[in-house]
Amino acid sequence: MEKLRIDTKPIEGQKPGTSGLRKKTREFMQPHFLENFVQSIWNGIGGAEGKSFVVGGDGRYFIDRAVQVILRMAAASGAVRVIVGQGGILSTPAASNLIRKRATDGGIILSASHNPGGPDEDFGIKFNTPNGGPAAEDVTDRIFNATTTLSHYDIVETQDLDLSVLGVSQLGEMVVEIVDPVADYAALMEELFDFEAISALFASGFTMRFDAMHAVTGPYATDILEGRLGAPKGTVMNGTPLPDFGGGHPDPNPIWAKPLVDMVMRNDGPDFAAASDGDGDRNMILGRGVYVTPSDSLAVLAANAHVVPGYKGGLAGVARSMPTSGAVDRVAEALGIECFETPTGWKFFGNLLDAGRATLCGEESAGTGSDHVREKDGLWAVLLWLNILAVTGKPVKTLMAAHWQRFGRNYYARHDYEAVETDKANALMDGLRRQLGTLPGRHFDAGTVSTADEFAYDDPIDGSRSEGQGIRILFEGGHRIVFRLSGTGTVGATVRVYLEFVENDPAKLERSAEDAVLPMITSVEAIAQLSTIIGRTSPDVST
Ligand code: VG1
Ligand code: CO
Repeated sequence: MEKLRIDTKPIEGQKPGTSGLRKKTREFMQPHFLENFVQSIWNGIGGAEGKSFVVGGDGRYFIDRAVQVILRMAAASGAVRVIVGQGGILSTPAASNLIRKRATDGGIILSASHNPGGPDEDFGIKFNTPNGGPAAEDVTDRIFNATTTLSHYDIVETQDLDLSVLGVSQLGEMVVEIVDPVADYAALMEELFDFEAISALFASGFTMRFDAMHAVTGPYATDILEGRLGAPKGTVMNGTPLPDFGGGHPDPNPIWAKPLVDMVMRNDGPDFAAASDGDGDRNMILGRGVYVTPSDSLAVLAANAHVVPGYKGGLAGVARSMPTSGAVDRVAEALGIECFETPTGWKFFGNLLDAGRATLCGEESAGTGSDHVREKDGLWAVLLWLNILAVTGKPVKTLMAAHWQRFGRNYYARHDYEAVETDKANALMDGLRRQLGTLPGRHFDAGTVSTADEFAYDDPIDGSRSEGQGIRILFEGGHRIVFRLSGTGTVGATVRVYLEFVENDPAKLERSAEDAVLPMITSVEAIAQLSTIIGRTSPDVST
């Protein structure tokens, strides 16, 4: 087997965003592009020599090729072992679990998450550190710097490995271990949850649909829900991962999972429904006649987790990303535990989880997770819900109504404006920045502004500071508008506007969220002149 050193030069600096590097698949397929980035990962972490890694992805187009390249490059750089999910498949939380369980030096996850897949769609690559979590900002900065100074990469010349056969083989000096992608993850779920109680719930006639959206959670959900928990065949829909996810966006929200939402809203619909995204780290939760917003889901899980075996000792603390609603803050206050507000992206929860300061974490973008791994975890959230439903015996709708009666309700909506010209998106944010000092005390439909700032985060564990994390405008009464530019888009800029309306009046807890946030929408226009500046009158996606 011949080891080659290929001269290369940086294509341009490649800066990982909210969750790794995401690009059009064709950009990754250009000569040397993937190789350059993988070599930059090795260079950014001080080399691959003597190290072991986990590698896998969500099944999308080009992963099969990318895994072969990564294996050849790991071997050329002196890695001792790479653990690969069979067929190149590993969900993001399962990869996080394997990194931790097998104590590797990290892992490479191949996914563009909820973005569509295919030669003309999106691809992504992310490095996770030995704690199992996405690389923190210092490591991503080092990887980025490496992309700007690269002069060569190392790769061995060899035949493709057959990734479909479980077991151990050699690639030169390096061991390649192909593992069942589901087994270790399912074992972890059995440790955390009362599988007997959930099985009994299914045996009693409780009905559920899980939409895997032709993405990575298909095999996991089929094994766990239908296999181990005895849910009837057909509970899992779209359960076979496809390279193009069947042509859709594997994004578990009421837009992209509309058939599931329509089904559960009917009177004869299932008791419970859920969906996950491309790489299995997101979740959408529904009960018959009710959609649970991710922010509310985090709050309900925080309030009830103690009834589940894995969390029976209670929660050390909770954390939410800044744009996520304050629903969980009220629960934390009632429980007398710490509540942290972090920038968007799971990498900011890692230190809190490692330090034992937070047990549950969540984001408004359908991400929920705990200290069991260092990623958000879609199927875990579904099982936590199922376990809570099994113990309380209440329908989701009843549980939500009781939750709002006790804690009040944070009505919530997020408006996304996609593929906006970058200079217009920047002009919007700059305009807001300039106004921040003048806003407090001014009156809008949403009420009087109490504070307005640009969010910066000081990590309480390592003291690092992250600036420019979104503009937040807080109104009297706790209502809030947040403006942020996405860090995961692949075309132009995506402007996200997050709207939150706090309701404490017990008689007003059953309105539609669209109605409740209307004053926030008119206030957005009055404050930011959004439609004039970016030239759009309505969002592309509203969740
Ligand atoms: C989005 C979400 C963020 C999430 C990130 C990665 O980022 O808003 O909450 O952590 O995607 O999720 P952004 O920068 O586009 O707003 V996933 O499921 O794509 O790994
Ligand atoms: Co994802």
